[in-house]
Amino acid sequence: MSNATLASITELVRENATTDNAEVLQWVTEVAELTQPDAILWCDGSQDEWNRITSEMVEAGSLIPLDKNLRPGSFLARSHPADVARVEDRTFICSENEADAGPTNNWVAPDAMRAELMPLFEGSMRGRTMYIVPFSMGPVGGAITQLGIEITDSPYAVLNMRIMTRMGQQALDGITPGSEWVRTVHSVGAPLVDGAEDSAWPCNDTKYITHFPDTLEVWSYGSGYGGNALLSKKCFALRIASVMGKNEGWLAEHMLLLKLTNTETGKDYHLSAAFPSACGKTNLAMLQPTIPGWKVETIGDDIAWLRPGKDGRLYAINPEAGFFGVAPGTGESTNPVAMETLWGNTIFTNVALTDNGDVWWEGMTDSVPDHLIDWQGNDWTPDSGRPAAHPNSRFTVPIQQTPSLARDWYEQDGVPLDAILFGGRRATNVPLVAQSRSWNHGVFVGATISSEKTAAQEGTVGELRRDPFAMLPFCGYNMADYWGHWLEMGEQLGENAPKMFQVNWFRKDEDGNFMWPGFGDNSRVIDWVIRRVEGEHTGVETAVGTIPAPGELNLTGIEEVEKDLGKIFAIDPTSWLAEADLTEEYFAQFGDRLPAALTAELDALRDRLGK
Ligand code: GTP
Ligand code: SPV
Ligand code: MN
Repeated sequence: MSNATLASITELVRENATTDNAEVLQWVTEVAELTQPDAILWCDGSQDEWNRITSEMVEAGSLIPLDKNLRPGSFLARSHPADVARVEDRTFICSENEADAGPTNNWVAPDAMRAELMPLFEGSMRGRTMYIVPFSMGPVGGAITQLGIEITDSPYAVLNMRIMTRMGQQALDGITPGSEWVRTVHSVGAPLVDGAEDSAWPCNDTKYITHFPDTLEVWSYGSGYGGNALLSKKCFALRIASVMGKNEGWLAEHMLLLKLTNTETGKDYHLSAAFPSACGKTNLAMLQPTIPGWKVETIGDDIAWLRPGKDGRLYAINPEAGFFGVAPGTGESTNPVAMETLWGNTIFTNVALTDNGDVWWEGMTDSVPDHLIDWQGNDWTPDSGRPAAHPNSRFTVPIQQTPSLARDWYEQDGVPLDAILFGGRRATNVPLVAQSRSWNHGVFVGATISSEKTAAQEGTVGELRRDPFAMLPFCGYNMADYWGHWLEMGEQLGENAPKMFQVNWFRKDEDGNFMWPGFGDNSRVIDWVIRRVEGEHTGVETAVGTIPAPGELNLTGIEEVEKDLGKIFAIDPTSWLAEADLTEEYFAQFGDRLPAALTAELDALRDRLGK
């Protein structure tokens, strides 16, 4: 680039800059010099800004406004058909040492990755606007909160970031010289040169989702979808934050967060749960109990940051400000709270469009519309033989629209945790609920979770894979060190540690039907969990943990489930011993980084299974 162009880029950056923090200005200037945008916009997160960006996108054909009466303030976006989910095989952890990324992550050395990326980012924003998006993860100034900036050339990402984070000037003002903050850069990789026409969903066949934990940076190229583009979410709040947490004594987790109030005693409790992608976090976060005695309120549906508080208990926040939820399967009967939340101000991605300008997806209503425009923009009828909405289609909606939102979401320093659940999608073997024998046993259970794959990740749906702590795609460092960190946190918390449980809503009978009704009826399991925390229920010890004693699980109103309870809770020693062998193999890949406590837990499990 000529000196004159460089000088004008510096001017472009400073012209409308809304900060005088030299570190921020220098970083933005460097990225602008590299990517060469036509214009730079410092985002303030205002309604005006939202209105301007949505109007521009509607005009450009990349957003479809929905009917103002049916779905006010809402839009539909259709992605490129090859850009519909996270791309785990293109996700990299670029730590200095390969061993620090561990065997479950793709690793490239930071310098080598920079050398690969820089030619791609060079000029990648030509013809486009570069948006500077400052955001806070958690309430600004809170004990667990962290700040970041995303530079992006995707207006779709900007709109989503405004919903998903506390975005704007307050966050930027919090980024003071010398303070710790996370730098994230995103380009769809589709420069507009020589008068080229833009497409409705620009992206590139080449994709890189890269993390530099040593310098707290994320560089994402080629995708506009979800966790690939909203860099606050999986990239920062899980992959980078997990490393920050390891270094600083806290935990960044793929967990929902709930508040429960016993309506008789008035006492409240907080619970978090780690389930893999599309395994029911949003559903449980918006639980509507089917049994009396409990009020359930939502705090978070995807990510929780946990940190020991001054009183020695483990405190949690939801660092996000919105939901990026799975649309298919969300309906009045499965998640009425989500349906109410989605009344307006929502961005829908890859769902179907109805003839009257509203949205539809599989499972939204019992009756299927006669005609739709499917997620790819084609005519669709019930006999088209393909889904109208993509299985990983999503809604982005402000958390404050949730009727069940707990005021604890605003809690500056988080809420104390009473219980932690680990779960997955398991057609066989895993009982509905089992309490872990100790913190270390709970860490073993979390570390050995397997789950059937869903549409949230590329690959074969239904295939069983290990997904420890639901963090397989999201842990920014060596998974064995991560387990070690969990073990250390338990030592530190001691008596104050939350109790741990394994749950499985997805066990099937011989005909392939779910045996447990799930959804609102999961309140029956939560009821048992809290009564265990309170020591009200004795439970029955089994080889894999404590399960409800006969009569302890409240089945009033669903008595028909009683006949299946034996199968729902069956623990078959032969299958469990076979799983223990697989666990041994799985653990072996971590070599001497595997904490001895986990080997001890595996041995103890085999003993209890009667080996
Ligand atoms: P991510 O946003 O990808 O992290 O996923 P999530 O864990 O928030 O997933 P979500 O709550 O959106 O659940 C996705 C799917 O799980 C939907 O198809 C639901 O219908 C289904 N699901 C949720 N809870 C239950 C349950 O209790 N039983 C059964 N059978 N299915 C459930
Ligand atoms: C997940 O896959 O766990 C999600 C969706 O929550 S995404 O933000 O795309 O990662
Ligand atoms: Mn998730």
